[in-house]
Amino acid sequence: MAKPIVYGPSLSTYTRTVRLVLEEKGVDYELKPVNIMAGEAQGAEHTRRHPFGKVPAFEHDGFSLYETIAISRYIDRVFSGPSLQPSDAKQAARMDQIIAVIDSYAYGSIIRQLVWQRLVVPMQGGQGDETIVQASMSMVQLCLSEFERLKGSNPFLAGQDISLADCFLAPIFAYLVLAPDAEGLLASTPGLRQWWEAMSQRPSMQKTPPQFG
Ligand SMILES: N[C@@H](CCC(=O)N[C@@H](CS)C(=O)NCC(=O)O)C(=O)O
Repeated sequence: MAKPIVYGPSLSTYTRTVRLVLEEKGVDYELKPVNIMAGEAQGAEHTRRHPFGKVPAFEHDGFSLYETIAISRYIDRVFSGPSLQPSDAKQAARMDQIIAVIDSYAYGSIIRQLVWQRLVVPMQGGQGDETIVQASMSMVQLCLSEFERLKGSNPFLAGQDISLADCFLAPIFAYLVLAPDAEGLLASTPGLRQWWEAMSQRPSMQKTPPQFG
């Protein structure tokens, strides 16, 4: 089988999700960077792969795919290695629910608002907009308290084993914990703090750090 190709920069959380899935499955792959900060995702070459101008895009055996959930499920189905989707219906539904919360609410508030203003704007020499940060807070808090509640006493978000849900949330957490607000935000979510301690030590996470510049 040909080596899969992931198109996207290492700093993108959704690109890292796909890489985590590949790493957790033990699949060798090629990463082809797309400079999203320079607008390459909306350029002619990349929009042939992803008409909506986002990353990641994916190719395998002449099969092209975009949208992280579709790519992740495909990888989990096609390649051997530990299954990243619970066979138990309730745990599978929990995994799907957490991914939907990430796509619908957490990515927007944590990455596009909080992390962007706290980390990305200052990295580019600007000053983050406190109004946007404050506007994000109630949604960020709700997302974190829901992740804590849905995880319950399980070691992973959807049960006893790592699943796609963990691969979706970990790249977002990697940025969240760098924000000065993180300590306060995570003060009432001990289960998530424990989860992050274990998750951030996994070889898949260690092998996929975001690279800037
Ligand atoms: N629904 C898409 C979302 C992908 C997404 O938002 N990717 C971000 C990076 S993490 C992106 O492409 N940003 C570049 C841009 O919007 O120009 C998916 O699940 O793959």
